[in-house]
Amino acid sequence: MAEASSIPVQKTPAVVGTTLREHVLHGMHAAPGATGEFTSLLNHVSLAIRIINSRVRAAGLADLLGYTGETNVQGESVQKLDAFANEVLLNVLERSGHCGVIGSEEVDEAILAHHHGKYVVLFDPLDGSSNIDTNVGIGTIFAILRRSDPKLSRPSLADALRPGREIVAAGYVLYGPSTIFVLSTGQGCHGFTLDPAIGEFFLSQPDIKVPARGTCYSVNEGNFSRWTPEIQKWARWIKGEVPAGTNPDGSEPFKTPYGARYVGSMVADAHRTLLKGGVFAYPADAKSKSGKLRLLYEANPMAFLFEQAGGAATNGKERILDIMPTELHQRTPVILGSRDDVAAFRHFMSGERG
Ligand code: FDP
Repeated sequence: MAEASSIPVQKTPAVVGTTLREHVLHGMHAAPGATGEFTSLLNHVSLAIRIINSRVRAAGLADLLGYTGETNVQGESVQKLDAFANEVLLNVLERSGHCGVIGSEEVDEAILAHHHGKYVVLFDPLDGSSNIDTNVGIGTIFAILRRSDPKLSRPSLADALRPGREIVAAGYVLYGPSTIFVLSTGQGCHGFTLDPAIGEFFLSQPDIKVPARGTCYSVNEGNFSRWTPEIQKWARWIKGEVPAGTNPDGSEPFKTPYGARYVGSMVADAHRTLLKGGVFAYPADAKSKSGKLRLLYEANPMAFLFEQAGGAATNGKERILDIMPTELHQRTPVILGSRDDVAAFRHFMSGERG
């Protein structure tokens, strides 16, 4: 019989892990000269998210499904939950006092908030709206930028029209089977899960790394006939209709066909791609000539997170984070995911493969 002393001692797992609040505070303490405003802003974002989450969870009960009867700036019918999420974020961010400029996918013009507000927050309050009524995962996406001169200049649209490489923090929340908040403040990409009983986000996926290559592709293939020949060639390749080959950079041969996964909510498709690898694409097509997704509210924050996790994001020609925006509601093609899989798409676009 084994002696008592030889029985390995099981370490009791910590009952309470790192909260989102602690994680953000830790970042603040590591930043010399931090005033606490950024921490406070992120806490306000987290509060808004928890309020939205509570309504999303009860949507079928609280007469929050269906349409408001209005149309947004994109010409799309506004869902009640969209409108609710938008109002919550606007109210909470304005009350925080930290925002010089706020931009929402649901609001026509940039909101010029506090004169000396240091930050610009751009968000899509409820992404994947067409999935709301069917209980499929939906989300919130946001990006935070720092105004260049909050003491001297008044807030203006120009504060929001900055390339994504200037983002100081970005995140998304997936209201799925559980509520997951993925955040980056420029030091890696971290996932937090909401404990609904406590109302706190706890660190559940520290330092997420997107695999260098995946096995799935995610695209609305119903648009195939509207795509350019280059995109059609890429789609045929990823489905294994032509030899898999390698990227021109001489990386390992690909193993096609890839599996298809498409939810139709960017947050859900991007989240799976972030964790499992592969590629998510919403390219331009004959109907949506500049693509469908919005640069400032969807593409930039996601591109920031994917790059922080070691992945990549392109519009097919250019790195998403290098695009200089000219309009608040600008659209862009988006291809993001594993480094090699995004590179393969680019090689098809440039004609290096095909
Ligand atoms: P939705 O129209 O449902 O709001 O940005 C909008 C978005 O969803 C993305 O979340 C999603 O990836 C994409 O559009 C889905 O578009 P398709 O229906 O054209 O595939």
